[in-house]
Amino acid sequence: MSTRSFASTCWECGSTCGSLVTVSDGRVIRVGPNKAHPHSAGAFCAKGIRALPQWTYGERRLLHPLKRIGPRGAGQWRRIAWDEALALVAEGFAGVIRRHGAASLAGAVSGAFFSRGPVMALLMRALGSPNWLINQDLCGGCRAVSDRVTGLAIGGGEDIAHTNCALVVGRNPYAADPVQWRALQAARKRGAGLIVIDPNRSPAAERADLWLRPRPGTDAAIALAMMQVIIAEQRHDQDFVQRWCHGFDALAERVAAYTPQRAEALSGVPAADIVQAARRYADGPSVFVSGHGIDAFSAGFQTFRAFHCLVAICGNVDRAGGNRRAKRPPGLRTWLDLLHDPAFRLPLEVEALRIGAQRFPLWSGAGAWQGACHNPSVLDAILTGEPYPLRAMLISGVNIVITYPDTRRTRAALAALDFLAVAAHDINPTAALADVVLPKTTTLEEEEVQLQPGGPCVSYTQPAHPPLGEARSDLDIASALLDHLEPRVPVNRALLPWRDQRAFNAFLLGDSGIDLDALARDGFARFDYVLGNFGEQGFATSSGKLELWSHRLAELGLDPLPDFTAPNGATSAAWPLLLLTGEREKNFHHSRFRDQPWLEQQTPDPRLRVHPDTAARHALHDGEWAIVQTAAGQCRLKVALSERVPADIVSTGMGWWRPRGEGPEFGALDVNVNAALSYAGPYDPATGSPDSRGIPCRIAAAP
Ligand SMILES: Nc1nc2c(c(=O)[nH]1)N[C@H]1C(S)=C(S)[C@@H](COP(=O)(O)OP(=O)(O)OC[C@H]3O[C@@H](n4cnc5c(=O)[nH]c(N)nc54)[C@H](O)[C@@H]3O)O[C@H]1N2
Ligand SMILES: Nc1nc2c(c(=O)[nH]1)N[C@H]1C(S)=C(S)[C@@H](COP(=O)(O)OP(=O)(O)OC[C@H]3O[C@@H](n4cnc5c(=O)[nH]c(N)nc54)[C@H](O)[C@@H]3O)O[C@H]1N2
Ligand code: SF4
Ligand SMILES: [Mo]
Repeated sequence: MSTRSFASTCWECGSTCGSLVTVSDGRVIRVGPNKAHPHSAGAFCAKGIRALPQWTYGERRLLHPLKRIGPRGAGQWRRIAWDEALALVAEGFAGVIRRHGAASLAGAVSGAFFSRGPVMALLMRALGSPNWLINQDLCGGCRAVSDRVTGLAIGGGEDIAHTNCALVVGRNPYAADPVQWRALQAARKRGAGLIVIDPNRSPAAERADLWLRPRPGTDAAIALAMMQVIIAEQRHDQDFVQRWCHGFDALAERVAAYTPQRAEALSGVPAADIVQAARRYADGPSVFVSGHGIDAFSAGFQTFRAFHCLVAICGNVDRAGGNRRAKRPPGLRTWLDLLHDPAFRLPLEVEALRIGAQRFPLWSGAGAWQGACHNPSVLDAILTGEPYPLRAMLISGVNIVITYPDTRRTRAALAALDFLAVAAHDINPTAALADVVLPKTTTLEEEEVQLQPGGPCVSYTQPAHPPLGEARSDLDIASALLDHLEPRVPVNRALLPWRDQRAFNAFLLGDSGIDLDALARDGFARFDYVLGNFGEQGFATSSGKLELWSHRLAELGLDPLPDFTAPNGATSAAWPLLLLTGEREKNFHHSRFRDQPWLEQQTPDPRLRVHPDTAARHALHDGEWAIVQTAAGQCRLKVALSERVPADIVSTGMGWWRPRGEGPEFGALDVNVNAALSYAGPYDPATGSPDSRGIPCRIAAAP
């Protein structure tokens, strides 16, 4: 028996914890935390320990390419060889490109947080298409675009370890991020303050010394009023503002109208608590820890602008205990860099064709954050042919039938395509609609190199063994696909030149001086950095300062200052409750792992948190199935009585389907909350995000 252990990084979720992996006879027998890792310092979770190996070795794992032999969605497949699969996909794509042009092809992936993101974008570009879809209109996009427009670059740089006060807004680190959760607990222990803004009594709220409980979608009013108090009491960092911020006077004028009393009327949070939060936050260094609870809704961008301006005027930028700007070793490239590198861009006139570029330039235009499509507009293009036909897709590492709002419409759009290829680990409700399914590697079989602003360090994920069966990584699939497309249609190979992940990773490391062998030995590489080096590492805005008043927004005709927009959803007699979605569960990752026996036992059904008084009014009992109905649709969830939610709010997770249920839906129209949601807008004017929270609904016992 041969056994070896090595340091790696779990990249099953965004926490990217340092791991120690033991492999015996070609199989992973143990995964655990690596205490030496600079970012995670020993934090870890059951998904990394248990779910990931089961996902790799489970009986539902797809290990060979499949071709549809019956009608689409009928679940009739034939196993085929890779060559045949690639030829079929190449012919499907080439046919569509010949008939409708390259832009009629789109790729969908979760985002540029993993290497499969840029690989997908560059594959599409190599074929001449500017169209690729990412999740971030539903996830973190409002935060990222605001961060970029403001010039902060603080994503992932929360220095909780040295803070005097943590401001946690719309974030549930208990379930979503063990690294943050441990750091927050340690900070509390040594006496740091904790302010939590959350309509739910989350585990963080329970431990806070100040918990603000806003009505969903009203957080911007709180941030604006905190700034009003701080500026009126001259608690802001005047030196920092004078040297490094642009537009302070205009901001001061804007926030003057947002007194704590007005914010109380808008958000439901007592004015006195807002004043207290403002004073505590200003007594820094303070760190802003934000989450999905204030992102992914139709005023998410401006909400983040308000909090980001608060961070800036208090000087909590790039100082110990504040929000550190992303640091990197010189010469290193990130995945996001690849998307913006002129060497890998399409001509501007082709980028202008990207679906969404005209309406949401900060999201889909040239030079936008990730430069991805506006997803709901892509689904429209498939179904209506406007602004032009979109006829074929490659989908990888994303289960959009479950995770995009409006399940019926997503399914209808996929079913209407001329050709659909899906790369996946199993037959999920998205893969079920494909013409060809390609078997993918799991993160135990992949090599990744990534910058971790939190460490800060460069982390390495080491493949534990070669892919099982005939599974291939995204880069291998993309590269082989280009080989098959080259004889059929014009291909610009220079836009995706790497033949394997090693070459790709070596390119990312560039001349940073970090070498792959050293990374493979330790699992990470630290690098030197300096805090507060504003003179040397400037702010990427047109004024070269942090823009409280944004030139870019003004140019685009958007409000250059942060402001409050009233939420769209309001309760009424017909829709007496507000629905929150997306509550994270510790052991699930979105729609993954739903077929694992230990999880089926532990969490067999999707949960709807209902306040006991609300349940009593509806004659609903704990453990009963309820129908949740909105103006857009409905789904079925199991009632869990909970005093964490207010009486006028019900709250659920996301990602539910039934792997052992009947295909091709596998429960997608039944237990999946996105069957009850709309993707038709209103949209955030900057990011195109829809409301995935605060949606008027009603509940009733399921028949
Ligand atoms: N175990 C596990 N971990 C995960 C994931 C997973 O699926 N499983 N997914 C990962 C991903 S991709 C993401 S995006 C993150 C998401 O994780 P988080 O960023 O923590 O986001 P959520 O859990 O959606 O919501 C966080 C909190 O926001 C609150 N909230 C809801 N509406 C509002 C509001 O209007 N205002 C305020 N202030 N708060 C509100 C909710 O009550 C909740 O407590 O988790 C990541 N981590
Ligand atoms: N209503 C509502 N909808 C939401 C949300 C919400 O809060 N409410 N949250 C949104 C958010 S924040 C997000 S991030 C999205 C998530 O949406 P998705 O990204 O679609 O969710 P997952 O289930 O994580 O991923 C789906 C597929 O990715 C593949 N996969 C898993 N791991 C890997 C890997 O390591 N490599 C590759 N190549 N593929 C892999 C698997 O085949 C899996 O089936 O959902 C969004 N949708
Ligand atoms: S939180 Fe869990 S799943 Fe996410 S990276 Fe860490 S160990 Fe992996
Ligand atoms: Mo997300």
